Amino acid sequence: MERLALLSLRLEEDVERANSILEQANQIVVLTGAGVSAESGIPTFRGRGGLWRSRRPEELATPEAFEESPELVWEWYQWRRRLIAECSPNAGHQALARLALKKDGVTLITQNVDGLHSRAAQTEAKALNILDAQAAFPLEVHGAINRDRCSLCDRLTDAVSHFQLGPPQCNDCGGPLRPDVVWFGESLDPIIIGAAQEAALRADVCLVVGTSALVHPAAGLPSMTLRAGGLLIEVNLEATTLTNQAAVSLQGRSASLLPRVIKA
Ligand code: BJW
Ligand code: ZN
Repeated sequence: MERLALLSLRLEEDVERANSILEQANQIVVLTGAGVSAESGIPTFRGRGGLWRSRRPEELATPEAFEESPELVWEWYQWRRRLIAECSPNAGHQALARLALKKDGVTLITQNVDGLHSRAAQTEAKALNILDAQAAFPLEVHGAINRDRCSLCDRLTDAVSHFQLGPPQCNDCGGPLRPDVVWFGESLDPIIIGAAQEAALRADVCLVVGTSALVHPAAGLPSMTLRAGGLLIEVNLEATTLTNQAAVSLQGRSASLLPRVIKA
């Protein structure tokens, strides 16, 4: 009992420290991963429930898997699209959106393709009577699940929701459409990852939320802030390779911790 009380006091102190570091910072970069959406009901990639029909994401999120079995890969993405459509942003997305809307110099970067940060940006801007939600739209370094892209001509379209005769095709060139996301072995959009790297380099603080920090180049962003003399704050259920380098490491669920770390 005494140990529990001590742990919760320690967490409270860490939350206060994180809060004061963020308050004093001029430039903040926030990097989020699948964990930030876990409490919205979207499974993470590498944790429990991260498998889909006993396949690892590394087997499905590749151009080779798509070439070999477009039906299978599309089935996975259609399943995820349906799941995401039923989910809503949680208190963690909302707290981050408020931070970006109310404080200057905040850059949100997400590895997630679920669009929940943007949805939170819109609802929070409305609630705060802010006309332009732009400041809280994240740099989506791994793309967006709700867009399709032609594998041949790169034409972008809104997601196709119904398939009739096999995987969808491009209206312009007939090439196979795919979700507009970044798979293993593919390059990230140089403008988007470039903007993320610039923000990480100029940040006083990098707040890293709900990512295993294993997938590069996004996983390298916190180290860029550290090497440039900034601080790291981590929010995660578990310890990661970044935990030892963090000025404050908060172990717990982001939907309950972020609203406390980011006070009004
Ligand atoms: C909670 C929580 C709660 C749970 N609250 N927390 C340098 C070194 C080594 C390898 C490479 C390198 N550079 C490039 C590579 C190769 C590769 C790579 O990084 N491989 C590693 C796995 C070793 N990278 C690439 O191929 C990238 N391309 C590239 O670099 O191009 C140039 C190049 C090509 C070839 C060779 C070299 C260079 C592209 C990477 C694309 C990743 N794509 C995916 C799929 C996107 C589409 C889709 O969603 O379907 O992106 S993979 C998947 O992993 C997805 C995620 O965005 C990404 C990161 O996962 P994330 O978010 O960290 O999730 P999890 O599940 O891993 O972790 C969740 C965390 O949350 C856990 O820590 C939990 O504890 C926590 N959590 N609940 C708080 N409630
Ligand atoms: Zn095309």
